[in-house]
Amino acid sequence: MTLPLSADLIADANSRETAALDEDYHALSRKLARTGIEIDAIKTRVTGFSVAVPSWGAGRGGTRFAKFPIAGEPTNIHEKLEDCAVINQLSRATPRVSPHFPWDRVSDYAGLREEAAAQGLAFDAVNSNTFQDQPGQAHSYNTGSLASTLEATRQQAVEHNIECIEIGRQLGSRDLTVWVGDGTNFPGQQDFARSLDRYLEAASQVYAALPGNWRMLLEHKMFEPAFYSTVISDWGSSILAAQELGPKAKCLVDLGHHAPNVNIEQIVARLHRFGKLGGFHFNDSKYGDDDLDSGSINPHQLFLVFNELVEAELNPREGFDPAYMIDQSHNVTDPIESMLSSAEAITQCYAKALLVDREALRHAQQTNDTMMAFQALRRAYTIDVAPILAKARAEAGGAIDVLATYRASQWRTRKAQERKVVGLGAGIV
Ligand SMILES: [Mn+2]
Repeated sequence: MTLPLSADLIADANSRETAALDEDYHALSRKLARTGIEIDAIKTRVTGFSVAVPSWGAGRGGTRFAKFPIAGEPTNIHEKLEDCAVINQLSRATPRVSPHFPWDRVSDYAGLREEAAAQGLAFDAVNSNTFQDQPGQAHSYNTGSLASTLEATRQQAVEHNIECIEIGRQLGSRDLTVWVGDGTNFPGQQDFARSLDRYLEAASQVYAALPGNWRMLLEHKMFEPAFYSTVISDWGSSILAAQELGPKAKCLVDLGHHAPNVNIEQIVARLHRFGKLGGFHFNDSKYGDDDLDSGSINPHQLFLVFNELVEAELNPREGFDPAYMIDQSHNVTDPIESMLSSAEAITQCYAKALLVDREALRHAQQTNDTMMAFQALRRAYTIDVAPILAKARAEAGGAIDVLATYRASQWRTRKAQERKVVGLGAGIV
């Protein structure tokens, strides 16, 4: 295996941080021991945690309105994989990449899988794209895709999804994530029931093509690009569609795809209750589907989501095995730095959720002691778990200070000399 950054560079940077980290880890271990928590056990769970990164997140395309490329930005899937390998080498928390088609199309997928493996990476859920037209495409998606009124368009969307499954098989994936932009901008534009019928009929053809161990993850989104209605608008539509399609269909929750202030942690608990929680897209938002860095706006919500996910781990239903993925992209930071920061924010919330005293929480809930129930969560949320994460990373060969080490590597400056200049153009959704 050839990792992109020099192991010596990471070891050097770590050597300057080790003494302080050991002190902090020790202090935290004593604090946790007083409440009966063994810090090494938490560290082991943290080491086992991982989240996939999106191939498109390696570029600066997130804004809907303009793209401001940076020098050294990746221009194709091979360069995106290199950047994802840097993120994983430093964080040791992102060993999988979620590809997107047709954006990441190549002629040799077995070769791409090997190329990724040689850099310590595997492939996660495959994402289909029927929300924009491609050059030379026979039928436009301007009438929608899986729910289009036009049969030929629906068929084309079905075939694209089946092609994504075939690509995913070659890449070693086992999930197909389906998000459609289908919806309306005017009352009366489409019939709510008939458009859902068309979606379900087309989606069932995709479902029928899933290999035995595969899952189809349905991603709901309440608005954008359609602003009056969308076909799979919310978790209700999503779980109904997933139940109609069958056991291999699950729901995927993207944190930014809900109305403001919606109780997403409760949605997580509900989906899990019915064995339909299949995946997660982590990001953050202030107003809507902003795709901001995970935990940058509302880290407490992220913690509460993880509190439910840890509950789900403890009480698994129907093989609880969610596909965790970062789904963020914007144009004001180096995407590698953003994903390093987000992977850390996500893992921190997981670690804090592991620290919740479940017995105390359950007892307080059972005896209707509201304040102590709330405090069981609050106590865990306010603990600084950074030393646990840093120790886990360092022991796995990653960096204690991921951002400082990344900057010291001068990766982007070096790539700016090797890579082609990225063009301007529209962003992505
Ligand atoms: Mn998403």
